[in-house]
Amino acid sequence: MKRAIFLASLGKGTTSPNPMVGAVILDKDGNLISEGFHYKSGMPHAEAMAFNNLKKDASGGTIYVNLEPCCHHGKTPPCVDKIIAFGIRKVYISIEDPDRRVSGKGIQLLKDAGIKVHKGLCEKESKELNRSFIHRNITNSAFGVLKWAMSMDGRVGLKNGKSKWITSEDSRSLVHSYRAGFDAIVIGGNTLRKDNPFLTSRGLRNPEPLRVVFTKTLDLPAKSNLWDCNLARTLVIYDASTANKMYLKRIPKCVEVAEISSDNPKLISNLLAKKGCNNVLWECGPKLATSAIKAGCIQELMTFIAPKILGGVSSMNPFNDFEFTDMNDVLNLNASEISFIGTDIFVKSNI
Ligand code: AOF
Ligand code: ZN
Repeated sequence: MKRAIFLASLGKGTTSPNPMVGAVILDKDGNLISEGFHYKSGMPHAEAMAFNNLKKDASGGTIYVNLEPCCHHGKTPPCVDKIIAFGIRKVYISIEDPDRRVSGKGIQLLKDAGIKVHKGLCEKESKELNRSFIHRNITNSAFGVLKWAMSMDGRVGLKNGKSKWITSEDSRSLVHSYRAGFDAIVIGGNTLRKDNPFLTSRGLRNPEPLRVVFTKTLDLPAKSNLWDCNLARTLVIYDASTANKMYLKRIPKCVEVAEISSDNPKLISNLLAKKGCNNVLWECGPKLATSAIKAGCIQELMTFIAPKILGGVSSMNPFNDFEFTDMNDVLNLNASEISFIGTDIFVKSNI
């Protein structure tokens, strides 16, 4: 199963909206005779690829797969049918498929065909690997990670708005490689106006993550790095209750536009999930970051801390006011990783 999970991980960055799945087939004597993994939606599932690669007869054999085999006709035919047709006698599965078209039904069909099914091997690792896919299927919203860079005194910019650069080049290039693990990156209109970012992984992911800008006004600049559709796709999401649609004509035709009915970030997360984004990196400013947390759009935090002091009462904070009045109400985080990136400190935490 560990091998299946490793094979599955080769699909990182290409499988969305699908999960990462790997499969390993042993013959009736326990010899490894084939393996496969899912690379991209529309392409063969892991089990199908493993059966396509078979070098020996699999009848009486065993298959290890980190997700319950599918039983639906989607873009590809059901894997359960292949497992039965090839005469497999034992199926080891890590976890059930949270996709409602499958969940439990794949396992039942295998059992009905007289195949021995064992569930739960390497369950923790498999849940971790596909946590975004699982989250999207259960909640209909994208798994959200919020990233920000700040000084040792918790500032993200000077009072004149200058923020380039707080963290080191090492940290910034790490952010580019982290972006490669996300289906979409979200910022707000203010970050676009202030920083004019590229929001790409610098070619580390192909295609690049979808670049998303949320705006309440639609009053976005006529020139922007996000309007260069040769670099990556861009989606502008605007709040229809406050935006002036006159500004739509400033946005180039190659940029996709969508409206939501209010400024609730949950609507952004739901819309992106519907578009097939399993996970989303929020690289937004204080206002959107605060409301995204309040709306439950953020599951993990990535904080870069530079050994600098910016000072000042009115210099920028990563968050707006959460209106906490009691220390028992503040957000309590669980740090899962702390490391040095050059001279900066990196902290990953769950919320
Ligand atoms: C498997 N093995 O390798 C994968 C599975 O549109 P389709 O036909 O590709 O179906 C996508 C769904 O199939 C996806 O939501 C998930 O339930 C399952 N993915 N299942 O047996 C695989 N990638
Ligand atoms: Zn399948």
